[in-house]
Amino acid sequence: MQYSRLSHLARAAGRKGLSLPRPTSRRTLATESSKAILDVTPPYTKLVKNLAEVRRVIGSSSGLTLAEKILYSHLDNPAELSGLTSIRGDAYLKLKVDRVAMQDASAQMALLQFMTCGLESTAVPASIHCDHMIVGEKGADTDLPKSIAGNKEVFDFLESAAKKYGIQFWAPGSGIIHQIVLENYAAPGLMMLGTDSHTPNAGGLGAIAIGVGGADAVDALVDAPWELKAPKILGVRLEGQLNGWATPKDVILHLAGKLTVRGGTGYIIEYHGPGVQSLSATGMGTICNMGAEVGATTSLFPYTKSMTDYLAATRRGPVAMAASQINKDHGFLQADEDAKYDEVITINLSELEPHINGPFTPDLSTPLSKFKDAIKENNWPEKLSAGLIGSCTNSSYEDMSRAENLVKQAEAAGLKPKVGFFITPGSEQIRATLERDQTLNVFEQAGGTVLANACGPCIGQWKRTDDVKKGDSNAIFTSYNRNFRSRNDGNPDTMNFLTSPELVTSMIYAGSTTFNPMTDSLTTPSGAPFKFTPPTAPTLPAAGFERGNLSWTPGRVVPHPSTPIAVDPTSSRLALLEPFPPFPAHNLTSVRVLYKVSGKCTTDHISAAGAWLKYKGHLENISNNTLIGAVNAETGETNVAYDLDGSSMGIPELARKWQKEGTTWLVVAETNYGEGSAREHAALQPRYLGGRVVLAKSFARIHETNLKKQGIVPLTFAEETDYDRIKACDEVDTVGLYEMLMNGGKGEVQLKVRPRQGEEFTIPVKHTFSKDQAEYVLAGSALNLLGKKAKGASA
Ligand code: MIC
Ligand code: SF4
Repeated sequence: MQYSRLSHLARAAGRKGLSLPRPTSRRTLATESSKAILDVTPPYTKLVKNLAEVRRVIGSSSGLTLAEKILYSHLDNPAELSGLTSIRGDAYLKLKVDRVAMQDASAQMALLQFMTCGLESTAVPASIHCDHMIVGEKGADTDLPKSIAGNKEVFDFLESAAKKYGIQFWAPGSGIIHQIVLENYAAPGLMMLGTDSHTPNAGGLGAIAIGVGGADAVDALVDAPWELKAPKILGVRLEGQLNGWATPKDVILHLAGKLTVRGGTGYIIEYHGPGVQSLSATGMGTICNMGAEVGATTSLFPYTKSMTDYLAATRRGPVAMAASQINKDHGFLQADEDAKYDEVITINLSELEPHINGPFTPDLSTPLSKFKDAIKENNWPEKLSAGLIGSCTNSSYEDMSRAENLVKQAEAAGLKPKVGFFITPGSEQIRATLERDQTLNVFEQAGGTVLANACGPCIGQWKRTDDVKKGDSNAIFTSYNRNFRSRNDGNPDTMNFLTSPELVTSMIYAGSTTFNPMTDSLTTPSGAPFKFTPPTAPTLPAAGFERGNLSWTPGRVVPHPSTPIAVDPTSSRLALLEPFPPFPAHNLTSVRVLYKVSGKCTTDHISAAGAWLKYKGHLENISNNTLIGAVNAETGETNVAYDLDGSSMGIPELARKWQKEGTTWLVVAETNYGEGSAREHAALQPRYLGGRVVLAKSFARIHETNLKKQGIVPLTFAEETDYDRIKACDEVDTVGLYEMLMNGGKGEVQLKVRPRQGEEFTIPVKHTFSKDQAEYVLAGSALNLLGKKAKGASA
């Protein structure tokens, strides 16, 4: 299989100092299409062989879950599991991933880091997707060219890097990363990393797909094993069958309510049971996608007939055949019958109600039947101000066709949407197919605005043209996955209620948040009552998928090492990276508390998106948004920090001031710090401005890893009440930290705190450092370590 050959050669290259180009000549041997299929077929024979070796090494007589099978079959060296008494939740796995996907916003830093490694090509197949930097305002025809012009420098950089290193470049307009991955790259049994937290979307096709920061992606791109603490496995058993208004989205909205935004941390969610057979592949993608909102490492489904159908419909019939065969012969794509889950939750799809989650957090889940009361009790707006469907979670052909069905019902009754209706197709393939099938026409005739195939409003690129002003409390219904304050339109008072595209679509005709399409009627212009019937639509287009604008789609690629990558030293958008200094050869002393955060502190709070997206490739400039969404625990103010003399300023300003004065600093925070996205800027920026430690009640998985990779030490309170004892401007010395790092992550750490008022005290803290992670911090960053190892290898 092509991957394994490449991996093998690249590994050899790694040993010789990371300098061997990818063996391009092999790429010209077979026909283009058969090679293209080979490129996207997981190396099943090798995986099954590796798994057999793992079973031999761990000697376990009990069965394996599907997640374990896929993870363990990707182990670099199965022998590392030998002698371990416990793997799930304890062991660190060193994995060789099959593929990497990067979106435009995060790819910039990932590539800037990759470039410093001096390789001529990526060691595994990789793709770049231009989706986050595209505005949603007037519609695709005007928004797309405007966004391309506005981001030209960045898109040119990404395109030239893609060409140089042999990465597939999906141009602006081609679609949202996760939808494109599902349509082209995801496959049962595949293991991939994506520099975006919703990468688990590919679990809808039975892949293990994990969201990571750019530095983690670099591991895979240079063929270094990627480390993951073996997750526990949460089994979600699905019984029954969805019916009426209940959709796949409701499975995850409901589960988010049960698990909360932290409940999946350290777990892979593995769906199983008879109910899985009734779901479409894209529906399963929706469910896996939003597993990111409960903090799960990833989510996945076993191989189903609907996966075969979807693979065939997306021109990958041979992948389906290979998957079916390997599953038939080895049961590789399903859990063993006697597999044991760490926990099991059962959901009966036949009884599942539609749900609405929000505002401001994706786990505040209310069943539709109780939503009317919730609106009243909480004093949430009764008036709806807009409805938006799309985003990587819900922009499949099926989603859009079911929404179309409802629009047709309403229009036939003479109804018109009462509020703005915005539609984002997930990919050019979906858009072109919807155009051919007249779906887009139906939306537009009804007054809907079809936005570019991109993230648009979901990432904060929504330029509202209605009369809602910043500060106006208002409610929007979206089919998205994330609803943190200010996320979509920059207005902290916009309440985003997450639900299915079907519910969003029915709500726009009511214009009211209290409408329940299952029980309530609307009044037609003639005064007659109108009630929606539950939507129906095909899961896949009867006439197949159209390809649309092929100029946005990459063909097979080979590296062109001579391609220049221009980074203008005067650019405000892109800047080359300088390595961070290594950890001092002693414990940290006099580290000062820059800010004590209260409440939710997501990556959006730490490194806001929206208008800041344009600086994603320029660490100095984007650092001006560091923590600007964080609430000051002592004053309740947002982005107001206090210096020693009592003078107040923005958090980035104080950080820069202290950095100039030679003061290193730490942040103190509450639970699930760094919740949300995979953006490593949330770790890079504090590091760049002189941050050394984050002390929190708990961390979100991706962010905790990102911090370590960039050389910041994440610590948690052993006693949560100690959070109350430590204040802004207090001084902290670490006790045992240096020793723990030198000892490969083993040992206790304490913090000696010198408050501004009162006696010095010492508090115990916890950490989760592996040996490798300790090495990153000591080296200054994971990238520094990689560079050091490469130099060592070539010496
Ligand atoms: C998101 O949905 O929050 C994003 C924007 O896609 C992020 C990625 C980013 O911040 O670059 C994510 O989910 O990781
Ligand atoms: Fe894009 Fe939104 Fe999906 Fe993030 S969640 S990848 S911003 S569509």
